Amino acid sequence: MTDILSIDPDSDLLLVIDVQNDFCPGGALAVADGDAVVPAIASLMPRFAHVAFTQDWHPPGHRSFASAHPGRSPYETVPFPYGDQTLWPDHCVQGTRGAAFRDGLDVRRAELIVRKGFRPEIDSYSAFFENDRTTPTGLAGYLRERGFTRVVMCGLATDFCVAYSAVDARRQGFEATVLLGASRAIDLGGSLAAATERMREAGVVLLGGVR
Ligand code: VGL
Ligand code: ZN
Repeated sequence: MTDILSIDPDSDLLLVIDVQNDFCPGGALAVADGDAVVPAIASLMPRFAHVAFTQDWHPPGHRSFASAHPGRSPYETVPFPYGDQTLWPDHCVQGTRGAAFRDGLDVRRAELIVRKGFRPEIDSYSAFFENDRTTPTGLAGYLRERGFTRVVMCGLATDFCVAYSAVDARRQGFEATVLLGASRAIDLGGSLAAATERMREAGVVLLGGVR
């Protein structure tokens, strides 16, 4: 499937989500085929005038880590004050190699790097809001001040950080496009189908391979 992506250099921002070692093969929370997004993103970047990145950035012992809950295992769901939270293997710990951007991802043109998940008690999938759904990262204000009206997203993982970011972009009044060919999913218990449905309902434009 090849879709046509037309880009407005002034009002479109490419947002590359969580392309970090821990989400790639060999990493702590590896997404199958995750590193395949790196060459796809490399060919997309020159088409955009403006590029930003997100970086999952947890302190050691973060509450989303199963290791912080004795007797619990990764991928179990537990109640948190803000709702159900999936527990993850320790990943993207601040300053570690796992938290670093994947080799080959050219971040030199990053106009902004949004770090998220740094509050010890709150996880953050979305580039806009923490998982309590109320604590903002500041991204919406940044986009508005700079006059961007559409966020074009890709990266890892389609069904978590990419989907939450895309739905929140719509909620904040931006157009949102997700490039599925430059994204890969964790797909935990049907999470990819559910995320795809939520994105469609929110009015996110989903594109496959693009030219
Ligand atoms: C993510 C789980 C935990 C993601 C981040 O980037 O999709 N998933 N932290
Ligand atoms: Zn995380």
